[in-house]
Amino acid sequence: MIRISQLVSFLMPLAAFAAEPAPLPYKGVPNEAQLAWHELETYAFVHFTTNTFTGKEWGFGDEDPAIFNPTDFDADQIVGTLAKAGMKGVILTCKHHDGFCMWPSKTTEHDIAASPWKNGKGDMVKEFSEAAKRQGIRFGVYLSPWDRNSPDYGSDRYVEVYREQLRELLNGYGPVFTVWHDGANGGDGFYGGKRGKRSIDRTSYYDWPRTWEMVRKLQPTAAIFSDVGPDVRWIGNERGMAGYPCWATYSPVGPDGGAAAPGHVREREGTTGTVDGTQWLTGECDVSIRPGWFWHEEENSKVRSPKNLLDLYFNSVGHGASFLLNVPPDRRGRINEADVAALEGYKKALDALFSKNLAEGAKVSASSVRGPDFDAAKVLDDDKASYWATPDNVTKATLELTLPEARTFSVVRLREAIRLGQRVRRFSLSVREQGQWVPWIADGSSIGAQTLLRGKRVTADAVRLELLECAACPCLSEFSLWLEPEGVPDHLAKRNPGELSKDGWSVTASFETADHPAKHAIDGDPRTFWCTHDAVKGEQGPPQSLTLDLGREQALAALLFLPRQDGTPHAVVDRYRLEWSRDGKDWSKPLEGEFSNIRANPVEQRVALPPDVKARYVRFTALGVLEKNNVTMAEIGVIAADKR
Ligand code: FUL
Repeated sequence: MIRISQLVSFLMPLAAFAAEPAPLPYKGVPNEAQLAWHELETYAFVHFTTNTFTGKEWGFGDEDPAIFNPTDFDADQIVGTLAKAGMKGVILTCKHHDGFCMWPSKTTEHDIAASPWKNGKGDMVKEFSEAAKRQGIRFGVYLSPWDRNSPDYGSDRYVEVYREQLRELLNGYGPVFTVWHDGANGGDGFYGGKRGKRSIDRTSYYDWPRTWEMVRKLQPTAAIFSDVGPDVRWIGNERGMAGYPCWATYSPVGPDGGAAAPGHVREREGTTGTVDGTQWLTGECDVSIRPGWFWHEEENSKVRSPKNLLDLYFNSVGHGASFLLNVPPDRRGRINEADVAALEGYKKALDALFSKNLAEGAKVSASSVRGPDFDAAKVLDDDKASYWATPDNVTKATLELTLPEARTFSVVRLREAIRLGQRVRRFSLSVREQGQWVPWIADGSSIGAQTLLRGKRVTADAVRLELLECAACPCLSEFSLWLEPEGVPDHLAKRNPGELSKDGWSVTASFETADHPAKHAIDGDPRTFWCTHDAVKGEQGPPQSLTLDLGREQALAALLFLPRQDGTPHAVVDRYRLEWSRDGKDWSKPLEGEFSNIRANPVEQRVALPPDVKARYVRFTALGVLEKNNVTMAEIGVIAADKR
């Protein structure tokens, strides 16, 4: 008979060889849809609807479907251009705020079937989803919750219509990788001819949890985006910039500071997320390659440069978020040559950056290793599933790469094994240059799915990563080194063709202050602004006007308005009136309008004037502003008619 003690002494040596168990996950971890989404990193938005033909950013909902008629539509030119630029997916605005459905929908007559394109037999959702398949990238749908066309908007019935539209999209076009619910909501619109303003309670009106349940059922692998998730969160701006740190986790907090129901997240924290959050809710950076989301002829000269696009990649993907780049087709139904050129330059730079991992062939050593399955070399094997880890109680550690020879690099990429959550809190990097250890990157914080940091260009034969603080034992799957190419083109066209010089102009305002006088609106400096508020005089709300004297009479085509550029929406004008005059006494009929989407995307606005305007004086009146009760304006300008 074998005694227990004999059995134990027989098994003990075997236990030493038994595989060390993997670390337990820490707090919020990604679900399968999020894991698949993390693989994509960059994908494209295609904003395309009647706005492409009206020149608007937000259609009112009364656009005649007859205007939607691209002259030379080519889905493969569009999707192929995006795929070549490295985009792993494409999201089409199947319906934007104006309510025009880009597919024949049973829910409305305000759709593509009412347009002359393909004699009403066309279906843009089909075109894009099939082109995506042919080009080997994923397809996603954007369906605006706000519908300025629907007579039912604001009632329960509309929420049913919205769900039905989603059902049509999710049942009819194969698998989708994401469903995009825009956060811009409620306001004035056509609403089936009733015209007027409809406000809804964004947190309760749509009953999101029910809609999400439906999406999960129809498309279980789609990552659901909205300002508040549940899978992907808005990064909080439309400039393509995630914060750093940028935590992939979030802890929803209710208005009273206590725990919140799902979906009630503090929106403004999208940029950084919540350290140690209980929910994996990763960030997405949506940004347009042009100032607006839709194609406008006059923005052909304002397409981002390859260098600028590369910067956006670093600030989004490089901070663990994703890069959702909008590339809007023009009226032909093609990606314009200017955008194609920018994308080609960007992809060339990206390929050069990732042409060689300069950590390849290095010897890796770690201050601590959990066991043979988690050894330090796992950070070099190009496999995201394998990782280096320390024992559970070790939350500070050092990892060192010794290169076969001195190599020149400027960028480091780190990845955590995110199935186990986000664990690293603080790190630094140093390099060995000619035998001396010197600090390289001092202020590392979040890593997550990936962190790409630009350091100064160095030539070194060893690199040391110090994990200074971790919430649980670190699990790193990648530590790689890269060299950023030099001379990436940065030809951002800043001047508007035809824009008049402001020399010799003068300006008066209905109210001005010493700190922010009206002349700041014509000083050519986007950082200074006119503002009807200061500590001495207090504040004056709209209407407030500013009158320009151009010095002499001119033929005018358009007015330019640049909102304050210091990042706050306070007192940004969103409704205006425009008048002009030859002599400063007799004024034209007023032209009134809104600056759509100026809160999320505070770029230069352009107001086209009717034909044959000749004027020396132009009066701009702010009729409405965001949030505060005063008025601000960074710059005002005009485009001459003959140079348009
Ligand atoms: C915003 C919308 O209002 C814009 O028009 C655009 O679609 C952007 C992606 O989201 O909230």
